[in-house]
Amino acid sequence: MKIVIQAVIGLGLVASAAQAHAVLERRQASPGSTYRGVVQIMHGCDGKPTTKVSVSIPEGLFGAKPMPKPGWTLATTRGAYAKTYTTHHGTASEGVTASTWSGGSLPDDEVDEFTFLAQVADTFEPGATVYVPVQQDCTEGGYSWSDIPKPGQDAHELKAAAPAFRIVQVAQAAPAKAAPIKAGDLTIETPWLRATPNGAKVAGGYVRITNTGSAPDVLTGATVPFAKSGDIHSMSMEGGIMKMAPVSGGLTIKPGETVELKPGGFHLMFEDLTGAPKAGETVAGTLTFQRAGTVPVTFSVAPIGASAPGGPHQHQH
Ligand SMILES: [Cu+2]
Repeated sequence: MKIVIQAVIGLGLVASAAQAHAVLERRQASPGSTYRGVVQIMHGCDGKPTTKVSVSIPEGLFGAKPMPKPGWTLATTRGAYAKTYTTHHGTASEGVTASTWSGGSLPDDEVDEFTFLAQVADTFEPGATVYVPVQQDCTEGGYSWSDIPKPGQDAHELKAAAPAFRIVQVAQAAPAKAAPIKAGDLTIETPWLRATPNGAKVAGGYVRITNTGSAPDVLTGATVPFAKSGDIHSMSMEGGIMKMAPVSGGLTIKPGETVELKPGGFHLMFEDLTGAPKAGETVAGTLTFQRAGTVPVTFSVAPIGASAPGGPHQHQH
Protein backbone atom coordinates (compact mmCIF):
# COMPACT_ATOMS: atom_id res chain seq x y z
CA MET A 1 0.00 0.00 0.00
CA LYS A 2 2.75 2.42 0.92
CA ILE A 3 4.52 1.80 -2.38
CA VAL A 4 1.38 2.60 -4.35
CA ILE A 5 0.95 5.95 -2.58
CA GLN A 6 4.53 6.91 -3.26
CA ALA A 7 4.11 6.07 -6.93
CA VAL A 8 1.06 8.31 -7.15
CA ILE A 9 2.86 11.19 -5.47
CA GLY A 10 5.80 10.65 -7.80
CA LEU A 11 3.57 10.93 -10.86
CA GLY A 12 2.03 14.09 -9.49
CA LEU A 13 5.42 15.72 -9.24
CA VAL A 14 6.35 14.78 -12.79
CA ALA A 15 3.08 16.19 -14.10
CA SER A 16 3.49 19.53 -12.33
CA ALA A 17 7.10 19.91 -13.47
CA ALA A 18 6.07 19.47 -17.10
CA GLN A 19 3.17 21.90 -16.80
CA ALA A 20 3.99 25.33 -18.15
CA HIS A 21 2.95 28.29 -16.04
CA ALA A 22 3.37 30.78 -18.86
CA VAL A 23 1.55 30.21 -22.13
CA LEU A 24 0.48 32.25 -25.14
CA GLU A 25 -3.27 32.39 -25.54
CA ARG A 26 -3.09 32.73 -29.34
CA ARG A 27 -1.33 29.81 -30.95
CA GLN A 28 -1.25 30.99 -34.57
CA ALA A 29 -0.38 34.02 -36.68
CA SER A 30 0.13 34.55 -40.36
CA PRO A 31 3.15 36.21 -41.98
CA GLY A 32 2.65 39.96 -42.33
CA SER A 33 -0.17 40.11 -39.77
CA THR A 34 -0.41 41.79 -36.38
CA TYR A 35 0.05 39.31 -33.57
CA ARG A 36 -1.71 39.89 -30.27
CA GLY A 37 0.61 38.24 -27.76
CA VAL A 38 -1.38 37.39 -24.65
CA VAL A 39 0.93 35.80 -22.08
CA GLN A 40 -1.13 33.97 -19.48
CA ILE A 41 0.42 33.30 -16.10
CA MET A 42 -1.39 30.23 -14.81
CA HIS A 43 0.39 29.64 -11.48
CA GLY A 44 2.73 31.29 -9.03
CA CYS A 45 6.01 29.78 -7.83
CA ASP A 46 5.46 26.96 -5.38
CA GLY A 47 2.39 28.71 -3.98
CA LYS A 48 4.01 32.16 -3.89
CA PRO A 49 2.40 35.06 -5.80
CA THR A 50 3.88 36.35 -9.07
CA THR A 51 5.25 39.88 -8.80
CA LYS A 52 7.09 40.35 -12.09
CA VAL A 53 6.65 39.14 -15.65
CA SER A 54 9.21 39.89 -18.33
CA VAL A 55 8.51 39.03 -21.97
CA SER A 56 11.27 38.90 -24.59
CA ILE A 57 10.18 39.90 -28.08
CA PRO A 58 11.99 37.55 -30.49
CA GLU A 59 13.54 38.55 -33.81
CA GLY A 60 10.89 38.64 -36.52
CA LEU A 61 8.30 40.32 -34.31
CA PHE A 62 8.76 44.04 -34.80
CA GLY A 63 7.05 47.28 -33.84
CA ALA A 64 6.06 45.67 -30.53
CA LYS A 65 3.88 47.64 -28.12
CA PRO A 66 3.12 46.32 -24.66
CA MET A 67 -0.20 47.03 -23.00
CA PRO A 68 -0.07 48.73 -19.59
CA LYS A 69 -1.84 46.99 -16.72
CA PRO A 70 -3.45 48.73 -13.76
CA GLY A 71 -1.51 47.89 -10.61
CA TRP A 72 1.64 46.96 -12.52
CA THR A 73 4.56 49.15 -13.59
CA LEU A 74 5.50 48.69 -17.22
CA ALA A 75 9.09 49.03 -18.41
CA THR A 76 10.41 48.37 -21.90
CA THR A 77 13.83 47.64 -23.33
CA ARG A 78 14.61 48.82 -26.84
CA GLY A 79 17.25 47.45 -29.11
CA ALA A 80 18.39 46.99 -32.68
CA TYR A 81 16.82 44.21 -34.73
CA ALA A 82 19.08 41.76 -36.53
CA LYS A 83 17.23 42.65 -39.74
CA THR A 84 15.44 45.67 -41.08
CA TYR A 85 11.71 45.18 -41.62
CA THR A 86 9.52 46.92 -44.15
CA THR A 87 6.36 48.48 -42.78
CA HIS A 88 3.50 50.37 -44.40
CA HIS A 89 5.09 53.62 -43.40
CA GLY A 90 8.81 52.94 -43.96
CA THR A 91 11.30 50.58 -42.39
CA ALA A 92 11.96 49.41 -38.83
CA SER A 93 15.44 48.48 -37.66
CA GLU A 94 14.97 48.84 -33.92
CA GLY A 95 12.20 48.70 -31.38
CA VAL A 96 10.96 47.12 -28.18
CA THR A 97 12.84 43.86 -27.49
CA ALA A 98 11.51 43.18 -23.99
CA SER A 99 8.76 44.44 -21.73
CA THR A 100 8.45 43.93 -18.01
CA TRP A 101 5.42 44.29 -15.79
CA SER A 102 6.35 44.53 -12.11
CA GLY A 103 5.03 45.66 -8.75
CA GLY A 104 1.75 43.75 -8.90
CA SER A 105 0.84 40.63 -7.02
CA LEU A 106 -0.86 37.71 -8.74
CA PRO A 107 -1.85 34.96 -6.29
CA ASP A 108 -0.98 31.36 -7.12
CA ASP A 109 -4.65 30.40 -7.49
CA GLU A 110 -5.51 33.22 -9.93
CA VAL A 111 -4.65 33.78 -13.57
CA ASP A 112 -3.78 36.98 -15.39
CA GLU A 113 -2.72 38.13 -18.84
CA PHE A 114 0.15 40.33 -20.00
CA THR A 115 -0.37 41.59 -23.51
CA PHE A 116 1.64 43.03 -26.38
CA LEU A 117 0.96 43.67 -30.04
CA ALA A 118 3.64 43.13 -32.69
CA GLN A 119 3.97 42.88 -36.45
CA VAL A 120 4.86 39.43 -37.75
CA ALA A 121 7.61 39.58 -40.41
CA ASP A 122 6.31 38.46 -43.78
CA THR A 123 9.50 36.44 -44.26
CA PHE A 124 8.37 33.73 -41.81
CA GLU A 125 7.64 30.42 -43.50
CA PRO A 126 4.31 28.77 -42.70
CA GLY A 127 4.97 25.93 -40.25
CA ALA A 128 7.65 27.84 -38.36
CA THR A 129 7.35 28.17 -34.60
CA VAL A 130 8.01 31.49 -32.87
CA TYR A 131 9.19 31.30 -29.25
CA VAL A 132 8.50 34.12 -26.83
CA PRO A 133 10.63 33.60 -23.70
CA VAL A 134 9.08 34.72 -20.43
CA GLN A 135 10.78 35.32 -17.07
CA GLN A 136 8.40 34.94 -14.12
CA ASP A 137 9.46 36.15 -10.67
CA CYS A 138 7.57 35.64 -7.43
CA THR A 139 7.92 36.94 -3.89
CA GLU A 140 10.15 33.88 -3.54
CA GLY A 141 11.76 32.11 -6.47
CA GLY A 142 10.96 32.34 -10.14
CA TYR A 143 11.01 30.55 -13.47
CA SER A 144 12.68 31.21 -16.75
CA TRP A 145 10.27 29.93 -19.40
CA SER A 146 12.88 30.06 -22.12
CA ASP A 147 13.72 26.49 -23.20
CA ILE A 148 13.53 26.08 -26.96
CA PRO A 149 13.53 22.55 -28.43
CA LYS A 150 16.53 21.52 -30.48
CA PRO A 151 15.81 20.15 -33.97
CA GLY A 152 13.97 16.84 -33.58
CA GLN A 153 13.30 17.37 -29.87
CA ASP A 154 9.74 17.33 -28.56
CA ALA A 155 8.72 20.52 -26.75
CA HIS A 156 7.05 18.36 -24.10
CA GLU A 157 10.44 17.02 -23.02
CA LEU A 158 11.54 20.51 -21.98
CA LYS A 159 11.53 21.46 -18.32
CA ALA A 160 10.63 25.10 -18.84
CA ALA A 161 9.41 25.47 -22.42
CA ALA A 162 9.19 29.00 -23.84
CA PRO A 163 5.64 29.99 -24.81
CA ALA A 164 5.28 29.64 -28.58
CA PHE A 165 2.96 30.14 -31.50
CA ARG A 166 2.95 28.80 -35.03
CA ILE A 167 3.13 30.61 -38.33
CA VAL A 168 0.25 29.56 -40.57
CA GLN A 169 -0.61 30.59 -44.08
CA VAL A 170 -3.94 32.33 -44.50
CA ALA A 171 -5.95 31.07 -47.43
CA GLN A 172 -5.39 33.74 -50.07
CA ALA A 173 -8.80 35.30 -49.98
CA ALA A 174 -8.81 37.23 -53.19
CA PRO A 175 -6.68 37.52 -56.31
CA ALA A 176 -4.34 40.49 -56.63
CA LYS A 177 -6.18 43.76 -56.42
CA ALA A 178 -7.85 44.48 -59.73
CA ALA A 179 -7.21 47.82 -61.40
CA PRO A 180 -9.81 50.53 -60.66
CA ILE A 181 -12.61 50.78 -63.22
CA LYS A 182 -13.38 54.14 -64.81
CA ALA A 183 -16.98 54.78 -65.77
CA GLY A 184 -17.54 58.38 -66.83
CA ASP A 185 -16.73 60.49 -63.78
CA LEU A 186 -16.73 57.51 -61.44
CA THR A 187 -13.80 55.41 -60.27
CA ILE A 188 -14.86 51.98 -59.00
CA GLU A 189 -12.43 50.05 -56.83
CA THR A 190 -12.26 46.56 -55.28
CA PRO A 191 -15.72 45.16 -55.83
CA TRP A 192 -15.98 42.12 -53.59
CA LEU A 193 -18.46 39.71 -52.11
CA ARG A 194 -18.55 37.52 -49.09
CA ALA A 195 -18.77 33.81 -49.78
CA THR A 196 -22.02 32.31 -48.53
CA PRO A 197 -22.79 28.87 -47.15
CA ASN A 198 -24.89 26.64 -49.38
CA GLY A 199 -28.57 27.42 -48.92
CA ALA A 200 -27.98 31.03 -47.86
CA LYS A 201 -30.70 33.41 -49.02
CA VAL A 202 -28.69 36.62 -49.18
CA ALA A 203 -25.13 37.74 -49.92
CA GLY A 204 -23.42 41.04 -49.15
CA GLY A 205 -21.37 42.96 -51.72
CA TYR A 206 -18.93 45.79 -51.21
CA VAL A 207 -17.15 48.37 -53.36
CA ARG A 208 -15.49 51.79 -53.22
CA ILE A 209 -16.77 54.49 -55.55
CA THR A 210 -15.25 57.94 -56.11
CA ASN A 211 -16.98 60.69 -58.03
CA THR A 212 -14.37 62.86 -59.77
CA GLY A 213 -16.93 64.83 -61.75
CA SER A 214 -18.94 67.96 -60.97
CA ALA A 215 -22.40 66.37 -60.79
CA PRO A 216 -23.75 63.86 -58.29
CA ASP A 217 -24.45 60.31 -59.40
CA VAL A 218 -26.61 57.70 -57.73
CA LEU A 219 -25.90 53.99 -57.33
CA THR A 220 -29.29 52.35 -57.78
CA GLY A 221 -28.59 48.64 -57.94
CA ALA A 222 -26.31 45.75 -58.77
CA THR A 223 -26.51 42.38 -60.44
CA VAL A 224 -24.72 39.05 -60.14
CA PRO A 225 -25.69 35.85 -61.99
CA PHE A 226 -26.56 33.93 -58.83
CA ALA A 227 -29.07 36.43 -57.35
CA LYS A 228 -32.48 37.57 -58.56
CA SER A 229 -32.11 41.05 -57.08
CA GLY A 230 -29.41 43.42 -55.90
CA ASP A 231 -30.26 46.51 -53.84
CA ILE A 232 -28.42 49.03 -51.72
CA HIS A 233 -28.79 48.63 -47.96
CA SER A 234 -27.71 50.70 -45.02
CA MET A 235 -26.78 49.31 -41.64
CA SER A 236 -27.23 51.15 -38.39
CA MET A 237 -27.42 50.56 -34.67
CA GLU A 238 -30.88 50.98 -33.22
CA GLY A 239 -31.25 50.36 -29.50
CA GLY A 240 -28.14 48.19 -29.52
CA ILE A 241 -29.33 46.08 -32.45
CA MET A 242 -27.83 46.17 -35.94
CA LYS A 243 -30.55 46.94 -38.47
CA MET A 244 -30.44 46.79 -42.25
CA ALA A 245 -32.75 48.75 -44.48
CA PRO A 246 -32.98 49.42 -48.21
CA VAL A 247 -31.72 52.86 -49.20
CA SER A 248 -34.69 54.32 -51.03
CA GLY A 249 -33.83 56.06 -54.26
CA GLY A 250 -30.29 54.69 -54.21
CA LEU A 251 -26.99 55.88 -52.77
CA THR A 252 -25.86 59.34 -53.86
CA ILE A 253 -22.18 59.92 -54.56
CA LYS A 254 -21.57 63.68 -54.49
CA PRO A 255 -18.92 65.37 -56.64
CA GLY A 256 -15.49 64.85 -55.09
CA GLU A 257 -16.80 62.25 -52.67
CA THR A 258 -15.70 58.66 -52.09
CA VAL A 259 -18.32 56.26 -50.81
CA GLU A 260 -17.22 52.98 -49.38
CA LEU A 261 -19.66 50.11 -49.15
CA LYS A 262 -18.27 47.85 -46.46
CA PRO A 263 -19.31 45.34 -43.81
CA GLY A 264 -21.23 47.12 -41.06
CA GLY A 265 -22.17 50.04 -43.33
CA PHE A 266 -23.71 50.58 -46.74
CA HIS A 267 -23.65 47.38 -48.77
CA LEU A 268 -25.06 45.69 -51.83
CA MET A 269 -27.64 43.15 -50.79
CA PHE A 270 -28.11 40.30 -53.23
CA GLU A 271 -31.27 38.34 -52.53
CA ASP A 272 -33.06 35.21 -53.71
CA LEU A 273 -29.80 33.42 -54.36
CA THR A 274 -29.75 30.58 -56.84
CA GLY A 275 -26.12 29.70 -56.15
CA ALA A 276 -23.40 30.25 -53.58
CA PRO A 277 -20.23 32.22 -54.35
CA LYS A 278 -17.11 30.41 -53.12
CA ALA A 279 -14.02 32.08 -51.62
CA GLY A 280 -11.30 32.65 -54.21
CA GLU A 281 -13.69 32.83 -57.17
CA THR A 282 -14.44 35.90 -59.21
CA VAL A 283 -17.97 36.81 -60.22
CA ALA A 284 -18.88 38.99 -63.21
CA GLY A 285 -21.65 41.43 -62.33
CA THR A 286 -22.80 44.98 -62.87
CA LEU A 287 -23.40 48.18 -60.93
CA THR A 288 -26.11 50.54 -62.12
CA PHE A 289 -25.85 54.32 -61.80
CA GLN A 290 -28.29 57.07 -62.79
CA ARG A 291 -25.70 58.95 -64.83
CA ALA A 292 -22.89 56.47 -65.56
CA GLY A 293 -25.37 53.74 -66.53
CA THR A 294 -24.70 50.03 -66.15
CA VAL A 295 -21.05 49.29 -65.46
CA PRO A 296 -19.62 45.76 -65.70
CA VAL A 297 -17.48 44.85 -62.68
CA THR A 298 -15.73 41.73 -61.44
CA PHE A 299 -16.36 40.89 -57.80
CA SER A 300 -13.69 38.91 -56.00
CA VAL A 301 -15.04 36.51 -53.39
CA ALA A 302 -13.60 36.61 -49.85
CA PRO A 303 -14.20 33.91 -47.23
CA ILE A 304 -17.45 33.69 -45.26
CA GLY A 305 -17.53 36.45 -42.69
CA ALA A 306 -14.44 38.27 -44.04
CA SER A 307 -14.25 41.92 -43.06
CA ALA A 308 -12.05 42.95 -45.99
CA PRO A 309 -11.46 41.63 -49.51
CA GLY A 310 -7.89 40.44 -48.93
CA GLY A 311 -8.35 38.81 -45.53
CA PRO A 312 -6.27 39.81 -42.51
CA HIS A 313 -3.19 40.46 -44.65
CA GLN A 314 -4.71 43.53 -46.21
CA HIS A 315 -4.74 46.73 -44.23
CA GLN A 316 -7.35 49.40 -44.72
CA HIS A 317 -5.96 52.92 -44.87
CU1 LIG B 1 -28.50 44.06 -46.23
